[in-house]
Amino acid sequence: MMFMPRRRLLQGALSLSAALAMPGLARAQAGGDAPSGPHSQAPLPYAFGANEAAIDARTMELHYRFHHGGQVAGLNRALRDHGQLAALPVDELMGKLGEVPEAIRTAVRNNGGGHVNHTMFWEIMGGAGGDPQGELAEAITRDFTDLATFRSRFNSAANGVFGSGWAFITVNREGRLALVTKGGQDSPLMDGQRVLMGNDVWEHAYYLRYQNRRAEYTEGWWKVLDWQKIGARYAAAKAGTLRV
Ligand code: MN3
Repeated sequence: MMFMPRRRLLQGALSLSAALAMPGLARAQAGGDAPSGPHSQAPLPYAFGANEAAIDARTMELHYRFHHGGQVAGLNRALRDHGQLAALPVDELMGKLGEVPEAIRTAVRNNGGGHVNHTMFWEIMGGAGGDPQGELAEAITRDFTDLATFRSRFNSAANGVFGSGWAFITVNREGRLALVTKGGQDSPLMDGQRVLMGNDVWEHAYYLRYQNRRAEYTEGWWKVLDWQKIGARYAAAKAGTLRV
């Protein structure tokens, strides 16, 4: 680092300063002692700036690269000497935390939960908001009265999470929807449920633009949802093929 050419040094300065503000995450992102598998981060399906209507590009980059990236590295590190568990798809692993040895259970819970939660989170954004269509729209009306009530109940739940956590909509094989909140990186997958959609209300998800104003973030978030992707998740849940 010290002998990096000046031009590269300047290019890297922003990322580096952000990384230095989060030393643990920077170590994880840098790889260090973390094995490269079995789990990996899917490429972000859009540019960091694609959610600018609600989430700035810098937050997206830090969130994807350091927070989610660090969790994938942490999960792989925890599973390094546990071949049978390492062979499980991550959604199955989350459903079997009770069978994970106690020495690595907290690491698998936090990092594995973070991995499934963020994988879902990136997938359902990158859109232009609007209204859900078809069967999903009907399910929302059936289970939440109407879209406005659905959004308002979801936002109230998300705003009410104490400290760091998530608000989720779960979906069962019959297509029934339910509102669930979790602390930390816990996921409904840990309760044997499937997740239709969810919003990350950890401060790292919104603090650069919104500071303490979480309610402005949760209100704006709907502008970047991709309802086609969420509709596809709904169909997959009913078909039994939805993973994370
Ligand atoms: Mn997050």
